[in-house]
Amino acid sequence: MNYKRSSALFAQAESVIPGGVNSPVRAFKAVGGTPIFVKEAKGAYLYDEDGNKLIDYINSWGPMILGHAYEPVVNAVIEKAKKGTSFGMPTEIETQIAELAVSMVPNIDKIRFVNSGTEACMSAIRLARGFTGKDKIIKFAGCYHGHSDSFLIQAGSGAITFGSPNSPGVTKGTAKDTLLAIYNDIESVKALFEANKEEIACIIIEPVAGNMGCIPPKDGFLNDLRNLCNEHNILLIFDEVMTGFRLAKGGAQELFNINADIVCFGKVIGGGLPVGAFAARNEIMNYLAPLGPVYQAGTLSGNPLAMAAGLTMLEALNNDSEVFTRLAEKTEYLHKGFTEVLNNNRINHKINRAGSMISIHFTEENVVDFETSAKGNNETFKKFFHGMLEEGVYIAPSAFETWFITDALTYDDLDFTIEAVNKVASKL
Ligand code: HOZ
Repeated sequence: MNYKRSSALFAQAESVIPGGVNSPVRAFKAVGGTPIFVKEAKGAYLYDEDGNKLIDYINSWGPMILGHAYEPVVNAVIEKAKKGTSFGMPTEIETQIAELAVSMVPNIDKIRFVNSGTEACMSAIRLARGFTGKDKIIKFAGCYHGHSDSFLIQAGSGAITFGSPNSPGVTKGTAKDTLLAIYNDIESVKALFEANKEEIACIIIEPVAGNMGCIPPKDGFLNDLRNLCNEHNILLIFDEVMTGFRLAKGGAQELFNINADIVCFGKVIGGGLPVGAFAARNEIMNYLAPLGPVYQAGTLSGNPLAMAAGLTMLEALNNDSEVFTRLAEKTEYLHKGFTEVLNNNRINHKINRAGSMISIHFTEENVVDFETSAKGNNETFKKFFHGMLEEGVYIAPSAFETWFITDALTYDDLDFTIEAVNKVASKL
């Protein structure tokens, strides 16, 4: 394929935007080459600036669960825009989407809308700290909760006691309040509880991890976390930015039948516009300003265009009783197809899947946490990524990202993708 125009646009972007991109993973640093510039997209397909058509498995990193330029969402945004694009004042549609979200998701009474998943998670831990009166949080290595300071933390030398910044600009003071546990390892959580008695406000987790590839929780793991949190009076936060309104109407809480204390949303809830949200039962949400002492605000929060897109998307999902089953079936179909062709080509691999999230890892070991994910062969992944691109299939330009399946994919698209994997695998 020819990417001349994308390369030229990237060079132009590099002179005025750091690294040529507004979010680092888009720069293709993990796979080499230059990023593809999108001209437009419709349904399951991207059309780039060089005229290439690609089947899209990123889907804007999740929001496009019903495909790109989904007509009801596009129309809702157009109609709303004609009536004004931002007021910084309450509008009725905010209550409408809040009512719908609260009716779809188990165990929440109130929801507050923000502009991104990063904001949602940042606000959720502030609320948890304010509500419990404690400072420390536990996150899991490899889980990503956006780029606010408290989350850009890696395990320090004394991992049992506190973490250390993994980005300059994050202070040691902030890092000392974030503790790192190991995904799917309840003993690592217990050890942190033991060493930090009475100091931990909350645990935040992606109930299915999507930022070290797709990693589902082991049987019983989320339940064990829930029980530990109950025992120690610690809040459990589910970061459902990826899983919310994707794994089921009620997200991972519904799928795994586990109640979280605070739930964070992004991606699907905005229908492709910048929306995040966090939600909990009354007792916790009433701790937020203006009712309570924990401050959180935003001029563009509850923006009418974003709310129109989000409401239309949630309505579409709420009115389609089969959509989550269809998505899971399509993902399972890919899983079976990939397994067959990768095995036929004798490629060492593991495939992880949950609902409509899936990832291929080039490793022999089961991928259950960050360490096992990092053992994947990145040289093989790079070849695989570029091979798939040549075949007309766009996957995330990093082995640490999950693929997101859209309902716009047809079984012909899935067969095409499986055959692409087959052709690429034969050259790996
Ligand atoms: N945070 C995303 C990766 N999990 C990347 C977002 C983007 O580049 O748009």
